[in-house]
Amino acid sequence: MAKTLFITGASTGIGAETARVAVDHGWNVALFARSAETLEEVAGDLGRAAMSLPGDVTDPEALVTAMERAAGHFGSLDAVFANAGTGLSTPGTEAGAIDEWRAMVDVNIMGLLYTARAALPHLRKSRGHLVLTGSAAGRRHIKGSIYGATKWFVHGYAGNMAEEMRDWGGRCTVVAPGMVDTPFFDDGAPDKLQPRDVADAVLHALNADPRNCVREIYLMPQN
Ligand code: NJP
Repeated sequence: MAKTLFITGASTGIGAETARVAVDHGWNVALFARSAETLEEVAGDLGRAAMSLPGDVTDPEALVTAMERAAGHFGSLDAVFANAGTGLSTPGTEAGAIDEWRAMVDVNIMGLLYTARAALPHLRKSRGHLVLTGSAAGRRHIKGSIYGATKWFVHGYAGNMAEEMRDWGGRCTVVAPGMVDTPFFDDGAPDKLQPRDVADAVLHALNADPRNCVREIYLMPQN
């Protein structure tokens, strides 16, 4: 039976591309993001291997319901990719609106925790895999104090989760890309990763021999 991967932030960028690559590798995919129409288009292109489940990662119950629907539809949930994330229009601590900081923390930190919380009962059953989108900004210091700090959180969490999940045969991976060519952010740099590069990294971790856990992938463009 094909395995099933649940992806948050699946309407565009890294999430949508990971869905395409996962289907190429024989996975079923359940796609979660707020933009229902775009999500439906991504799923529609992937046929019966995909289902779209519109929702917001800041709503813990929406994640529980969506994962139950995905597991019911495909038979199991074998991996969850907590990838939804957002940035700030004005980086740094001195500038910017507090409401925008709060919204970003809600998505990048609380949304990731809600995703993991909803995922764990399914992953325990399947001895499955939790993959998190971190960032190069969670591995080194950048001039983006608050966004970068949310990604340091993801990296700290991932390491601890890898230890916790190991007790019952589960795996946890954090993927840390540098700049990626998606709608997320344009710094004008010519040397960017493509979403496909990150998607390939996710599938590398998922397809690794179950005796091993790829705990972290730190991926930078090479130019
Ligand atoms: O960007 P984008 P990426 N509830 O904007 C979704 C990290 N990263 O693929 O809800 C549910 O194409 C949003 O969908 P929608 C970054 O921090 C990036 O580059 O429909 N979903 C969309 O599908 C993030 O964690 C770079 O608006 C929500 C997706 O999130 C991840 O990569 C570098 C949501 C964002 O897709 C994917 O970003 C790096 C919510 N409340 C790390 N809010 C980079 N691009 O340079 C947003 O190191 N989404």
